[in-house]
Amino acid sequence: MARYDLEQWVKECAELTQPDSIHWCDGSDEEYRTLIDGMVKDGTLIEMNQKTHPGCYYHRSNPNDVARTEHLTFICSQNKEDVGPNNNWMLPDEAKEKGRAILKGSMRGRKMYVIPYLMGPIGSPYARAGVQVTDSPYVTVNMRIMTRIGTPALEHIRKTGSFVPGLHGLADVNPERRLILHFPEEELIWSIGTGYGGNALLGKKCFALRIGSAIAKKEGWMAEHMLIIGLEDPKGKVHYMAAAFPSASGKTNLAMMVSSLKDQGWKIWTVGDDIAWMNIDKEGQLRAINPEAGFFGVAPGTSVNTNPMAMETIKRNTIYTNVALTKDLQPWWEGIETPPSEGMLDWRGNVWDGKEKAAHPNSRFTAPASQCPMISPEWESPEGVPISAIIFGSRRSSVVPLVMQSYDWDHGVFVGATMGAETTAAQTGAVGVVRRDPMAMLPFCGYNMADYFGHWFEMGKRIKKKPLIFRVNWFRKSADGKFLWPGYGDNIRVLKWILERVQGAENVQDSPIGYIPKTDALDLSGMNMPKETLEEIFRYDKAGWENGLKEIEKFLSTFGDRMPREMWNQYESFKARVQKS
Ligand code: OXD
Ligand code: MN
Repeated sequence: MARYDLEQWVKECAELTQPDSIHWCDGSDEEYRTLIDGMVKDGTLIEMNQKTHPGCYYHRSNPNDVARTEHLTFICSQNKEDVGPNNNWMLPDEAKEKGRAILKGSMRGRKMYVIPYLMGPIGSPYARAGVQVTDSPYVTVNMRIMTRIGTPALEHIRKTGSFVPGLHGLADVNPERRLILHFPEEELIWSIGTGYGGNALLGKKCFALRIGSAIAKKEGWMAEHMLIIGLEDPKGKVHYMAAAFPSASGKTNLAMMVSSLKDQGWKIWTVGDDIAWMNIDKEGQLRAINPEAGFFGVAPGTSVNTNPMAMETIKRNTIYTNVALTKDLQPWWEGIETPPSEGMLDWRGNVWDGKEKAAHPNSRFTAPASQCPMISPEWESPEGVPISAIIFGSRRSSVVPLVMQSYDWDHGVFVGATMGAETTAAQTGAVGVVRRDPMAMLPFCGYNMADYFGHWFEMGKRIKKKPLIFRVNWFRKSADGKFLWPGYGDNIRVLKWILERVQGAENVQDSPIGYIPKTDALDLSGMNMPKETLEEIFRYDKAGWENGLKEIEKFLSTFGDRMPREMWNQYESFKARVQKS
């Protein structure tokens, strides 16, 4: 890891941005209280109904700043080839010049907060420290929920002598003057002109994924856009799985799923809902930690039916951003499944007229992970949890079956690399367009993805106890546009089958795209699923796959010579299987 002198770096940030004062965060309750009170006073936060939502606060962001802005996100390195076609590129000097012009003097009249933060459990050999300076108290309180700030982080920095510095300045929150800059060669982040979580909570996407993935490649571990869950079997043994899904495709729901098979003794434990850092231990076992300490979840669609555990988690000590606010100061959003109330304010602060969405589709809650009723007893285990299966989730309304297993690790890498997803509201731009989102990392891989794929193949050679790799798709629809699979708690049935595979059950049949469950192998007890629906969920769509071939080839070709040979070998055998089918 790169080494910086903390005091010196903070001094340089202050010289550039000229804050009136500097506050070093210790992470104490008292500090949090002072920050919250200050924001309630100046209107940045609204105190919510403390009877129903104790410790909860409401924030409305600038309407121009409500989602990640991928077109303004850059990886800045000396060679363009190192960032690949998957990233926007800028030369580091040029990026800093542009950034400096916006940041210069931008904190005049404001306070600069210095937030030392730890990503990962305290005392974990896999944890890393960052330091974010910011002029946003809103960002500061969110960072306190999402990471471990203050003393434990400073101690880590003192012991290891290293941290990832991140300079964040709101400037005038103007999309014309917004830049999210990553410098993987220096392990440095600058985020400018935005207060939106995914852009401004630097521990999350900027450090844990973009800079993290670049460090992980160098050091031989993995930083992935994956939830981590424990699946408890009827004997009480817990098996851990990591799963990648594109943004806003139900990772939080899966991570907190209430099992439909709980009467049989199958249940889920939450370890993380967004990011997994995975290392190989001395025995050759892949182990995962959740680098975060909170959930920054999408609110719309969350309800006591779809995610009762999240609803329980966010009842207290939660910051709500861009949801709607009822007259009695409770949160509301589309899909919450309670009736909208009279006189409610929408996410822009206007009385809701019922014509447009009351909550922004990417409105969020920020809540401490420790409040989740099903948080795993192992979630802060310093050595992490052993991963026995990796799941890649597509978001496709056709072609891709409910679940399939890859033949082996390398085939699994190909399956992950060719994951397709229809876009969601988590990023600005058109919603519902299919794009390739390899390992759900397209917006988050901080270097050339061809090298990232190479790293995956490499890791496969080094991991002794290789997790099996699966693909799932909860989103397949019938010809008349209805979801074929109920999803949510019933997804446990798919996880159960996955575990049976891990344990060596012969419950599969071959198909041109991988192993799929034998008829009757999925536990559908108590479900009433018509045979035809099940057949449709697994129907091999030759034409669909064949149509995809050209597009996959085109996508893989964008990486040119840098693409590892293994990927093309996988593609050739996949193509041959589909054409022969
Ligand atoms: C997120 C995202 O916020 O992936 O987790 O956009
Ligand atoms: Mn995410």
